[in-house]
Amino acid sequence: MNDWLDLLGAGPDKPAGRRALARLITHIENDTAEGSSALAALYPYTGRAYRIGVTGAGGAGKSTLVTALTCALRARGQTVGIIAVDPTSPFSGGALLGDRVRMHKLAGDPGVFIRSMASRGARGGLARATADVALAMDAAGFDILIIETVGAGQSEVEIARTAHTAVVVEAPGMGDAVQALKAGLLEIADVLVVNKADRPGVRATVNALQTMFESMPHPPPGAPPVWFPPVIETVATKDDGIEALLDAIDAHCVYLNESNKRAEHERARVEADIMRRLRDGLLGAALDCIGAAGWEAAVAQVAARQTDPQTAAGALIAALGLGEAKAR
Ligand SMILES: Nc1nc2c(ncn2[C@@H]2O[C@H](COP(=O)(O)OP(=O)(O)O)[C@@H](O)[C@H]2O)c(=O)[nH]1
Ligand SMILES: [Mg+2]
Repeated sequence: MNDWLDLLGAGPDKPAGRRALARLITHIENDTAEGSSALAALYPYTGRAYRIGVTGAGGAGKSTLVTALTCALRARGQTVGIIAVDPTSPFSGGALLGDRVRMHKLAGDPGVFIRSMASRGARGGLARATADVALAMDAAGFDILIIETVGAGQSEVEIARTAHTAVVVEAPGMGDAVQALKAGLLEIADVLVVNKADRPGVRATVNALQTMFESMPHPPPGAPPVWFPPVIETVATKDDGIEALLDAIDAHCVYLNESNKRAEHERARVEADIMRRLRDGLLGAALDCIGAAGWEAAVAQVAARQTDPQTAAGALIAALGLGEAKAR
């Protein structure tokens, strides 16, 4: 079964390794048995890659920023795997000319692997597919994984949360309120970027964000250090501020390692991953057990007010024979 390991072992920057990775990702997206057993065999060889999540409103400049960041990481000699979960991403078309020129630079670079994923239609769910594609890229040996998601929708936010460093991208002039605040993204931000710093309104946006973080409770003296998300201004189209952004990501990585938070982080990620699979697996098994007819009967009874949803769900669970499980 470790054929896949041999294939990927060619290296992320070698044609054979890249072809194998592309095939494996297709298996993962289609949720095939081959994909599952390959991932199981590859799992011991994962855990090396550093994952950066980039999230924020559509049009904030995430894909442009990811491109600029990738160029800077490549200049440092690091290999980069990119997963773009964004229907409007230039990674899957729609780039303006300037972006396209740079994308082209990335596309011809053997140290970069880009995969766009549709936010809908991933078999077995987007969170599952994205987590597994990240594992495949990790096993293939990429140093850094960058995962771009639109910060709307629970699974997109969840995906960003599983990154070691979550970068939330904001742009000035997208309405009065800070978009990230509205979307509830500030809680997951390790680094905040105000991109399009060449646009009017950038000061107001930066000030609003800084004020917000300054008002966060500070730890008492002697308590372990707490990470306060820095606010970085960038002009992604001109590569301005990209080094500062990389420095902030590095600093967060150092903080995770030194505070032992990286191990905690890994545990939390693993826990969430197993829990999601358990939930999805149990639900699937339960629905198979109940069958279409049993389901229809329960829905019809509740719709006709012959019983209530909680009692109906309780009866379905009781029939599964799981012991004391209770409907919620
Ligand atoms: N003026 C300006 N435009 C930018 C900047 N960064 C990105 N853009 C443009 O904003 C548009 C959306 O960028 P894109 O990267 O696709 O945003 P995404 O939807 O967040 O991935 C594109 O036309 C970019 O060229 C910037 O720093 N300044
Ligand atoms: Mg994009």
